[in-house]
Amino acid sequence: MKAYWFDNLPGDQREPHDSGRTVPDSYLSKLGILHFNYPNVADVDALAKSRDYKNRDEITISPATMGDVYEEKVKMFFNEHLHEDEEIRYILDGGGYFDVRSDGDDWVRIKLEKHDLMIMPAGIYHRFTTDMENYTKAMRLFKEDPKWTPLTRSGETDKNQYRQEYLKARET
Ligand code: KMT
Ligand code: NI
Repeated sequence: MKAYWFDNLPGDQREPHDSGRTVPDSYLSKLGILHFNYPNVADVDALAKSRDYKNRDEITISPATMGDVYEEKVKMFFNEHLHEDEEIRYILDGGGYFDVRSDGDDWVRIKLEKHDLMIMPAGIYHRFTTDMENYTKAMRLFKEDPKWTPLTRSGETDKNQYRQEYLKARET
């Protein structure tokens, strides 16, 4: 895991876009983001149990598994959105980038590598992309039924109850 300010320069979204300005852990936790490195899947099981997560699935995002729709999917994941549920992602292999919005509405890029686990709070605006390796194998964890419909950012999502609760929690 490595976090830094996104450089906002043109170019493929899968390039690092590293401005060289590091984002410290303390700032990530202010945004409500937690992360761990769990080489042993037993630790993931324990975390899931402690937070009452009952379900999970695995997704492999790569041209080999997705074929022609890969490029389309990569663009879709990069569409800024929020979820009404907490989002837990565990990288089983490969890597990728999650970009999350700062309190000043800038992008913080979080580079996830094998065995990194990240917890994003409900209501945070974010997007995802594979990196130049074009290979992300990830576990997606959810409590009951997946409620992870991506809600594309708009005037409506700004008013969303979960968005409002997220912003309120950041004030304290
Ligand atoms: C998301 O919410 O954007 C995703 O779940 C991306 C795919 S999982 C690495
Ligand atoms: Ni998402």
